Amino acid sequence: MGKDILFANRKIAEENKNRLRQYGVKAYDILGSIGSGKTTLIEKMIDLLSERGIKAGVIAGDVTGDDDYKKFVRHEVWAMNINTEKECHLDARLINHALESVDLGKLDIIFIENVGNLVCPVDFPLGTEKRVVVISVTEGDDMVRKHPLIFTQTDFTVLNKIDLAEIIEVDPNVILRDFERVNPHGRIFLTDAKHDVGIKELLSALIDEDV
Ligand SMILES: Nc1nc2c(ncn2[C@@H]2O[C@H](COP(=O)(O)OP(=O)(O)O)[C@@H](O)[C@H]2O)c(=O)[nH]1
Ligand SMILES: [Mg+2]
Repeated sequence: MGKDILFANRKIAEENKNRLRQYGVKAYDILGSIGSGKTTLIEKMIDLLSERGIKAGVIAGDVTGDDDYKKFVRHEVWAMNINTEKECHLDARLINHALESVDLGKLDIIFIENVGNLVCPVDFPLGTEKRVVVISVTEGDDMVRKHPLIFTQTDFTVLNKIDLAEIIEVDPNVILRDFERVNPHGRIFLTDAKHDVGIKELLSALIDEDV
């Protein structure tokens, strides 16, 4: 990866962070594999925030299509779709443009769903307050061993779909042990996004406020 590209990205990410702070908006970059549950988790968190009168918006990043965007819009929040075409990650410039097209004064929180994979997005910070990586038990018990880097460069990890662990015979403890080895001081949340398990704990940690 060209050092210049990474440097330029970091510079714009810094601009994004400053702009968001200026408006008191907290943004969260949600990374993770395809199908791990990023969209579902964000949908649940938006609803919890709406109940508390906190205004959330979403930027949906996908290689192509607007499936996730359409789901977010149904929650009656500000949403924007970004298709990266050939790129396997969002970058700070794309977010910079997105932030120009929204009235930040009307938002408290922005979730950014990154393109689904555990490799590319990690090198491209977007200027968010925190980064969260989402994996699920249905991807097997070796996710952390196969992609250790991403678990050290994100603030929180989510192990989702714990409701399916027994059915597919994956022991979450194996994943927890690997995580502890890779990131001894990191925080990991066990969730079942489909049935609202663990979402409040995750959201409270993210926004640093009890939900
Ligand atoms: N059983 C179960 N299904 C889930 C859970 N979270 C998400 N799903 C389902 O998994 C599929 C992919 O989820 P989605 O949120 O679109 O994943 P994304 O690709 O990471 O955004 C959808 O059919 C969800 O309903 C969960 O915790 N448990
Ligand atoms: Mg999604």
